Amino acid sequence: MSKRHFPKVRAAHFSAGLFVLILIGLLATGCIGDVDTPNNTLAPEGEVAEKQRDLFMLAMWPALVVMILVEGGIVFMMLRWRRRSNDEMPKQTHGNTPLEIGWTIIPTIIIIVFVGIPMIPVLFELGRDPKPDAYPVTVTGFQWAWQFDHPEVEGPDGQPVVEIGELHIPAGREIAITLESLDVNHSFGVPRLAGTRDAIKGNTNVMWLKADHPGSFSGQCRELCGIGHAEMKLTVIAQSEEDFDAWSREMAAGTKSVPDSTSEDTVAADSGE
Ligand SMILES: [Cu+2]
Repeated sequence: MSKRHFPKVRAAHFSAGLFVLILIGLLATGCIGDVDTPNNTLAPEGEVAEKQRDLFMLAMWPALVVMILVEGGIVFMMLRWRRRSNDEMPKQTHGNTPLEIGWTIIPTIIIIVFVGIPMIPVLFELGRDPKPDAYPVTVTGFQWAWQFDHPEVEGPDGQPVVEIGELHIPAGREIAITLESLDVNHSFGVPRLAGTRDAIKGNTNVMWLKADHPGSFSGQCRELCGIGHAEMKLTVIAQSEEDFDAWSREMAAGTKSVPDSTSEDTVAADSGE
């Protein structure tokens, strides 16, 4: 290798490269996996979120391997066979049909067998209708809050118990969610329990989710739905069976007040509490 004539240019390239590497490193800290933060999809607490995380990993790791091989190959070849100042023009070749067919078909088969096929049953399982014995909740999005109706828990007025912004569910049991909207499109999602599904006016969507353990899980409308979109938060409170039964009984008796004024008329506090 001959000595290069442009040490300043090289130093500049080196600094730029180093800067990009450091930047990538810093940005990548945002991708740190299993951290206990409220909206971390990589730290699932329920079956649906777990399967979605696994699907993501199943797609990501092979993609990462392919990226390293392809980009690494490109960089290696660029450096190894770059033109040097006194080189002759190399022999020009174009195409190699067997090689090109080979490196198209073999990776396709690898991806189909190891990524595509294993994904299919998971996608069907995630997209299936909720089971008939799941605990039903009707979720209604409106500008700018979430309303949760519990058809299985009747309030003192004979109507389903309603919550706003907060959803109590039994942990360990499948929840059947029916999604509706009163106005524009919203999107319901609780990252640590399940990915999003749209709440669309005039259309009913269904989804299922499950919390593995009791706990409190935050969510947020995931579709820009107007000026108050950022306020459209929600909390799912998963309770043990006993706690959930106790909560249901209190709601049914009207002895438990709902932490929101909008639902006061549905859960009348006629017990004098
Ligand atoms: Cu919204």
